Amino acid sequence: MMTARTQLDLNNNGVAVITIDSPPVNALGAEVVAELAAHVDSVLSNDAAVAGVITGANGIFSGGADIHGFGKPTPSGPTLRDVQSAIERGSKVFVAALEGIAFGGGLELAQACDYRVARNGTRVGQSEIKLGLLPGAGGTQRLPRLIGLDAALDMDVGGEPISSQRAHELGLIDELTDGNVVEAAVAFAAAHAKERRRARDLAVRGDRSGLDAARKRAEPAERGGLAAHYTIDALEGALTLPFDEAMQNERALFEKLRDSEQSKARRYVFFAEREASKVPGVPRSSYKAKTAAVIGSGTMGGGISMALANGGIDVTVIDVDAALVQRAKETIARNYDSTFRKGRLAQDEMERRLARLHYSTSLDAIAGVDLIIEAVFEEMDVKKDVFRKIDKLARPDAILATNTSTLDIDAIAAVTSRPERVIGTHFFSPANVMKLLEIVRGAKTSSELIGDALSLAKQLGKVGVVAGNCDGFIGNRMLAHYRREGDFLLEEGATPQQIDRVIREFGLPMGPYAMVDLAGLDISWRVRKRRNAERPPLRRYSKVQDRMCELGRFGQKTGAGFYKYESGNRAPIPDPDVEELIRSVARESGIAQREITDDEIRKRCIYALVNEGANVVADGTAIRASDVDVVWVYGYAFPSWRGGPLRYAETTGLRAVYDDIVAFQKQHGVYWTPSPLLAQLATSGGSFFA
Ligand code: T1G
Repeated sequence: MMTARTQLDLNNNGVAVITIDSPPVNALGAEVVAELAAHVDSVLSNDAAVAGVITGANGIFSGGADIHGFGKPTPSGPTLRDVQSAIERGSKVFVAALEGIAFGGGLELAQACDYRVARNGTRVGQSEIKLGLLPGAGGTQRLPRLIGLDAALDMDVGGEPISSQRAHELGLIDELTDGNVVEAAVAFAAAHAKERRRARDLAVRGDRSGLDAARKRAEPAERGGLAAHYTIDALEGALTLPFDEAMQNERALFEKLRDSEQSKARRYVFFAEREASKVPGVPRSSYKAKTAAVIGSGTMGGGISMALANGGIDVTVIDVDAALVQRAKETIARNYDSTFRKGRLAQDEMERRLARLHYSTSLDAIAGVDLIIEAVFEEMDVKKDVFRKIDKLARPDAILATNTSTLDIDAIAAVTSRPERVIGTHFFSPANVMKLLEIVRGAKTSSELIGDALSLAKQLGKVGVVAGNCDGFIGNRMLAHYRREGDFLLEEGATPQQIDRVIREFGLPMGPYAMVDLAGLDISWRVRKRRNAERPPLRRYSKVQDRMCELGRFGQKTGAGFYKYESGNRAPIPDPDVEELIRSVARESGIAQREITDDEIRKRCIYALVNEGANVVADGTAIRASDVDVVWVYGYAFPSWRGGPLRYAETTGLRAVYDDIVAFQKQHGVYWTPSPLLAQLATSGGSFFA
């Protein structure tokens, strides 16, 4: 017997209440929609019912259409649009009672109702664009009629949820309550039972100026902007076409997006992100940290402290030197102030976050806290020294975490009396912005602690991915191969600006040379010096970056790196001195420079990621291939509309990628030894994701 996913309750003084009850997020799959349609029909045909209320169980309205259903054969039976038309064509008022979240098709269902009542604290949004889609159930037609074209443009093209308060100000929500939202909606419906107010009948406020500006701002369609352009086209229909024709246009554009590679890739990332939190042998945890200490007040220490305070945690920032601590305090205050001035942070929330931050020059401050994150210099001896000290001071149940980006977690844990409580929490710069948290498990790290770290990531609004302990873990291990190929291509004749342009056109916001100038060449110089000790002597090695560092060209922080920078300006200016430096290194290394095509740059940089990514999966550093993609999308801004390096290789064709890598091996040698896993999958027609 099929479990009902909705209920109909007719005992509310003539106001019928339809409840969607399909955990975890009341997604509007085919069964839910079929039941909804049946309930709406019975309300419309039941004389005892004067009006209807639609709501959701488990504290949320709905997470929208069932994303699992996309790409599958269209189920028979009524669609969400059919339910909406039945409500609009019917003779009775419907009120949507919103609580928790109303996203995508969920909010569109509410828009087809005559009125919307929401509990304060509810978040509503048209998040389809994050899945490479557009609101395909009237969110480009009813929404602009309810809140005006420009506000609808922000919601549909931005994809960010808004608060119920803001939605009320815009006119999307008709009444707010702090009480029981269903009771409030039933009372509202009874009071307005004779006042139909269909969104489709309202005029669209606004003109095309916002549409044109949005088109200019949107990424080119072929570079991940397809959904944005189609959404704007659909919204334009609200201005230029009658409602029903504009709805057909919206549907046609929606279906093109649903079947597009860009949306398939973004939907893959949506589920991959959630899959990453499921680690075999690791118990689910609802751990929440209340207090923390961050040791090290540099760029990473400061960013991590903000991320913790943003997550509601009371944080003490510790550094040996009072001047360093003071500088961190000023930098953090400045960062919050600029976010506030950009209107992306409310004053009261900013003050709450600043109040959670404390500063100290004494390690004693760690004594009582739940979580300690070490973010000092990327030198093993310095980190070991810190861990010896915190091992003596920290609570027995405290989490001892290191933000190392490359070093051996086991070696760090070994200097403590509790290696099972030591874990890597590798944040990405800027740590208060980047969504990825690479959680590094040591040989002795307890499974419970890994579960707690995954829960901590969720508490911080980050995506936690568990990585094995090796040099560079998942992300930086692959990055080293990507950067190596970049440096080799420079020696062979490419320029920093050519490589950066190709990588930007591929879809990353920044190429490797603008990126290293931002991060600082000195950071990776320290890592290279350590790695050089282990590198086989005859193995090809590019001296370009070492030479830059010996000249003090550390990037933006010194006004010159691969580009030069005017003071106070971050715009990269190509520097002929750098090209001459590269030519001299090439001459010294006996490398004849040649014309390098964009295609060769793209393949060597991206396939270097793919090949090493396959090795990372094969040796278990990553639990699954999709984790590698999640790391690169959220840690290195790899375009989510390409799904990540491994998904990109799969859509390109593993055989073709493998053949190119074999060709590179013949031309460039051992660095291009094909990953055995990639070779096996490519020659057997296999998949990373099977
Ligand atoms: N469909 C199917 N499954 C969904 C889902 C959805 N819409 N939303 C969430 N899930 C699953 C998710 O995979 C996970 O499963 C579990 O629910 C909990 O999710 C016609 C075309 C709602 C804010 O973009 O943003 O409507 O891993 O871990 O942190 O125009 O999920 O446990 O097996 O994320 O509390 C538009 C997407 C769809 C919203 C809850 N909707 N979801 O966050 O839990 S397109 C969205 C979210 C559409 C119409 C169009 C979040 C959430 P599992 P979770 P959470």
